[in-house]
Amino acid sequence: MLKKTLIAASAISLTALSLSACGSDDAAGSATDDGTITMGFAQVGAESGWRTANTKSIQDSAEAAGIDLKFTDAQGKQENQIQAIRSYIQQKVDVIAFSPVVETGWDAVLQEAKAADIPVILTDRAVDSEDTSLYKTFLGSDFVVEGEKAGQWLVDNAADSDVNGDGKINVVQLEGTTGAAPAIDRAEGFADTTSADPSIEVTASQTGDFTRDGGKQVMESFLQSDDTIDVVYAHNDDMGLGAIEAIEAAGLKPGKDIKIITVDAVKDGMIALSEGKINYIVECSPLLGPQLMDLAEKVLAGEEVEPRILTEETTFTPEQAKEALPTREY
Ligand code: GZL
Ligand code: ZN
Repeated sequence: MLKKTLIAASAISLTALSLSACGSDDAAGSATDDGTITMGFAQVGAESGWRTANTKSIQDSAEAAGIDLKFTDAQGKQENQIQAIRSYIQQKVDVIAFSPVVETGWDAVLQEAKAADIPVILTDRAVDSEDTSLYKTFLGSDFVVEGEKAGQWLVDNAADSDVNGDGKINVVQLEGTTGAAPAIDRAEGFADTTSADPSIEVTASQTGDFTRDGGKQVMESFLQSDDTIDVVYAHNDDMGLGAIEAIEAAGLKPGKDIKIITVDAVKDGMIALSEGKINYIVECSPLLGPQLMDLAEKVLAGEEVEPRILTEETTFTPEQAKEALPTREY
């Protein structure tokens, strides 16, 4: 009799155990049992005005959508982003989103997220993974088009851009973070469209890492070694603003003695544009938060989402900047 009782008791405890385990498995589907979505977001860093606005958009949108956001800043280091994604997997968040600081080196950690059945959404920057099953969608700008728009302005304004009158338009390029999709693609797009005019030549190109200080230091070195510079093409406003400091310190007038083209259209850039210190800005919208939260809800509801979602963005001349500034969100 005793033996039968013991066997029955152990069977019940095993069932109870498996039930609670499966119960906790259900809980893994939504880390909190009241159905609130938990999102783990691994941000690049805080390198520029664009990034600050992007972070604010994500945090404000998560709050507005009632999504529980876990957020990390990787200080621009890929290993920190990978570590953050691994911690989100361990915490069994419902969805992971991130902006890959560089294009390469993501397959392993994205495989781990896939094995843990946690969907991943790419925002802002792309990865070079061949396996597109590793993420549900990529929401962000087309950086090649941004570079093409910047180059097209120069082609259209070539007559006024040979400032030193030597018959050539010498461009120095301030590149974004080495290996980052926006740096690679903005350089490619610019080269594509400016190749239409053989007088336009990129005579020097170096990374300023998307920071104001980086742009200033690189521009100082360009100015020391070359007095034929006609144009600066900076991959973001912050490096363009750093270049303005260097150009003014050299006793030259930015926007006049040296033309400046940048990308982003954050407030500080738009103010410099409205003052004529920058000649043209190609917008790159950081306000990805609302679309990201909407995509997370759709993905978790099992709905199909487009694999590539492009952000809406435009371009600005000094006149257009003056009109847009009063209502600019960032
Ligand atoms: C572009 C974004 C870039 C911005 C920079 O979508 O990744 O990174 O252009 C930012 O300002 O640092
Ligand atoms: Zn010239």
